[in-house]
Amino acid sequence: MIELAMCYPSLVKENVGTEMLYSPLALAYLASHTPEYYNISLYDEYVGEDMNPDTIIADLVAVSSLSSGISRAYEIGDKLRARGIKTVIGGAHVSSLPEEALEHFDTVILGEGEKPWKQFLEDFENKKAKERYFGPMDVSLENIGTPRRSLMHNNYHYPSVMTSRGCPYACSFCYLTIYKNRKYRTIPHETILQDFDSIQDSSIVVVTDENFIGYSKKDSEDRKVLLNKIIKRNYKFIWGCQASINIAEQPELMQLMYEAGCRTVFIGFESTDPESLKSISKRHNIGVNYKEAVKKIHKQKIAVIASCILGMDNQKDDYHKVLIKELKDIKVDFVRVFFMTAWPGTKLHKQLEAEGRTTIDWDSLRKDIPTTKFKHYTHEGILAARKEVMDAFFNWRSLSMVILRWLFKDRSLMGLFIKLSVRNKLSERIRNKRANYVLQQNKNL
Ligand code: B12
Ligand code: SF4
Repeated sequence: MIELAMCYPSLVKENVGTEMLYSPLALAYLASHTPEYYNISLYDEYVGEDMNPDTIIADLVAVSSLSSGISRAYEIGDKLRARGIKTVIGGAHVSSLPEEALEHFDTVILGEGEKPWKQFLEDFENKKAKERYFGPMDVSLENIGTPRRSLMHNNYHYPSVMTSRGCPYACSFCYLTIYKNRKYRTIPHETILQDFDSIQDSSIVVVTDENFIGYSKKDSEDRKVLLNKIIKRNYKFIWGCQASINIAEQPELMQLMYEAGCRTVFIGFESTDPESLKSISKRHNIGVNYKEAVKKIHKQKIAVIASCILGMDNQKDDYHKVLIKELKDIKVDFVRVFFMTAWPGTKLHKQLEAEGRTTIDWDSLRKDIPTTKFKHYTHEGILAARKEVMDAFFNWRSLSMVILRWLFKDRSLMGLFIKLSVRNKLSERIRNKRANYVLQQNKNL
């Protein structure tokens, strides 16, 4: 047996108990592509299951990386290397900064993990592991299989599932754009259903595809076939997914989604101002009448979670007030507001770096901490602005209006909204405290 330890490193514990936490899938997918003679243990530091790099006994340690918390990943790498234990790292952050990662790890795997992982393990067993491997984002998902859920921590509120991967769009802020050929690919229906079967006792499931509905007529037909199969299974859980705004133009698809248990779509509105959308290359949103679109989605009994970015260059320092007014008029059901954040490797990062407006304190790079020098907002000002938006939506009056909207349409949503709102209220407090703390510690951000 080869002892393999896997780890999601984190400096902060996510708001277990309050935040709308859903499980990561990366290492569970890699585990299912690992030969049986590996004995795998998974440490998930997001939810408090910490790895001790000073004492752990393993032949190989594999770490997944986001930008936030990367110094914890590097601390683990350094300590294990000093003890002579072989290390490998992959994921979003190191895919854009492999040189940095190689200062702390023996091997870095860039891009999509499953294919290069197999090759790496073979080389590792033959003591010939290279420094770098690359997994392109256009390989078929025919043999992707299901994630090994038995390894996943059960402290998450909702299980996440994937039915497709990839997005061909190129929004300037999105970390996905660090990869070339970001082809949209679907997972075989039977594999998806097998995965859904394994979580059928859950009450709520999060579909983490970049865009559940895909990008073409063919994709949409594939989704319809899949949805009909899901309907036949009659699962008792409800689910939410991410989708592009043009879902509003596909009533038949939405109807099937509803029948299959979908109750919410998370849509990247980003901004209500066309100039801002242009500046971040969110072309598919430009010219869309958000109010009409939301009306059409509501007609199919699906609620809308609008994700918005604060701090874009075109947004003046009273933009948040405009945003509140517009989102209320559009009648979104739930709001998520993030600060404009420049992930390394993106076009936005290059631009802001050239202008001296971003940070290299990767650990602070979270969408809920202001890390950019904004054109029209100070850091204190934008924190207060975000709070104003959140407070305008997460109060009993607004919640009552949303509940009234759904009372006679779909009652399953009411419980969900109450739960989400209470959790959100609690986690907002923690978020604000954390953001203020980081700003105080790091005045030069
Ligand atoms: C589920 C999820 C979460 C979960 C789990 C996090 C995780 N580690 O995956 C939770 C809720 C905890 C979470 C939290 C946050 N998240 Co999040 N999350 C996601 C989401 C929606 C899905 C991730 C997922 O499971 N994908 C499916 C798997 C199969 O794909 P994958 O993770 O990309 O992994 C593949 C490759 O990257 C690679 N790989 C990854 N790790 C490894 C390791 C090895 C050894 C190898 C070989 C390969 C490899 O192979 C994998 C399989 O192909 C993504 C968006 C998305 N659609 O990907 C955002 C995303 C990962 N999150 C992001 C962010 C910013 C956050 C937060 C900072 C949010 C915030 N508050 O601002 C926090 C960070 C928490 C922390 N402590 O640092 C960003 C990361 C950007 C970056 N460069 O860091 C993403 C990309 C969303 C975005 N565009 O903003 N998130
Ligand atoms: S549409 Fe979404 S996933 Fe695609 S590039 Fe834009 S932000 Fe990224």
